[in-house]
Amino acid sequence: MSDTCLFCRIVRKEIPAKIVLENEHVVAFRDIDPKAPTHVLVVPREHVESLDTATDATMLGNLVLAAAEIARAEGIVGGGYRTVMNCGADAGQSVYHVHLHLLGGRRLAWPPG
Ligand code: DGP
Repeated sequence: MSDTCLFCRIVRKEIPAKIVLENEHVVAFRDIDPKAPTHVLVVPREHVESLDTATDATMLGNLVLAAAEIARAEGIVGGGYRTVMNCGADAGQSVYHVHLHLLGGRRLAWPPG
């Protein structure tokens, strides 16, 4: 846990967020600036900066499985959805607590910008 990390603070409920799922491994909440009708961020409870510094395959798998569970709950499986993990500056990572974006509820262009 980091004292100052934004997502650690959301995990600790020091900063409000629209939480859609939480379990012993992850917390998932709606993105503050949604890019699709469903835009949820899934984060591990422990502080890991990015995919580049992640070493725990189980932790990463828990993010993906939670995203799939949320997609089912949101009713976007039929239309399809996307998961994205931005890593580093060129990918646009702005919060250095590893997180998986879940996007769906509209047609998504490919490739992303
Ligand atoms: P990324 O660019 O991949 O690091 O994604 C970070 C996302 O975090 C971005 O889509 C906006 C979102 N975000 C930033 N600050 C907050 C916040 O305070 N609350 C919530 N719910 N989302 C936030």
